[in-house]
Amino acid sequence: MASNLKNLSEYSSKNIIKVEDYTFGIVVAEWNEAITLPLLEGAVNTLVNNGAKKENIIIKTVAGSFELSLASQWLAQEQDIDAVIALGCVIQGETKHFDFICQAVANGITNVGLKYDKPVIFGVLTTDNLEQAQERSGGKHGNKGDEAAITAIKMLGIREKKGIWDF
Ligand code: RBF
Repeated sequence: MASNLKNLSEYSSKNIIKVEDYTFGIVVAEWNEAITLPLLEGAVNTLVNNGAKKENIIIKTVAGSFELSLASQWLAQEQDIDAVIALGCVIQGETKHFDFICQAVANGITNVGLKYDKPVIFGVLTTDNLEQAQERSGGKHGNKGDEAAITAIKMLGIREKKGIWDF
């Protein structure tokens, strides 16, 4: 199983449904866009490769990862959006900002998913340095944007099967 390798970019077909009837919201942070744009590209390609129509993928940008929670809520509250994917990259610096931003966005995104009862996927890289982020946005550790999209599809698959948790 690919997740044993901490890498879902090569995923198994189990619980991968076709998603032509679903609408996705993606919110992506502009901060560290050399990383977040490849994450976005990976997520969109993966959704399309699994049947999503391009016109059913709504993409919004925000300034930084801290803004992902509220923007995810704006997308999640739209009835026709079935799942939201939040993409960002926070790189450890000398300040405490790293911890505050990571904590805030992790909690915020979790709360949005629970409030709106929809998958809201945490596709935020939290790395020590730029190299680690590059490795996870199309490098040797895959593309976490692909993985975020696969996770959204898997959650919709679980919901579609109405409670069959055989993954
Ligand atoms: N946003 C990110 O998405 N990634 C970062 O690594 C990041 N680092 C920041 C470091 C500092 C010192 C500050 C002030 C902001 C940083 N932000 C970062 C932006 C943050 O997510 C948010 O957009 C701003 O704080 C405005 O609310």
